[in-house]
Amino acid sequence: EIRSAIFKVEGMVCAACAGSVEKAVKRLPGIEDATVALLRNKAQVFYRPAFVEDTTIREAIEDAGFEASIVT
Ligand code: 9UX
Repeated sequence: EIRSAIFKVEGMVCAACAGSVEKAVKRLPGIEDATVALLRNKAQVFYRPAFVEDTTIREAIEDAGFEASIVT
């Protein structure tokens, strides 16, 4: 099973910020894909819930230095 989650990400200023969010998420196990929309302050992540939880993804974004909350 693959699920999609959308996160609101606050604090991204430049393209490199978006890149580090994407990289931090993709480092986790169970991530199929992650795309960050810098101008929309959003990240969409496709993940396998058997391997990773949405709260873990949120925490990884936070650990990268940004405020993150789960939208859907
Ligand atoms: Mo986005 Mo930065 O710049 O040090 S990566 S603001």
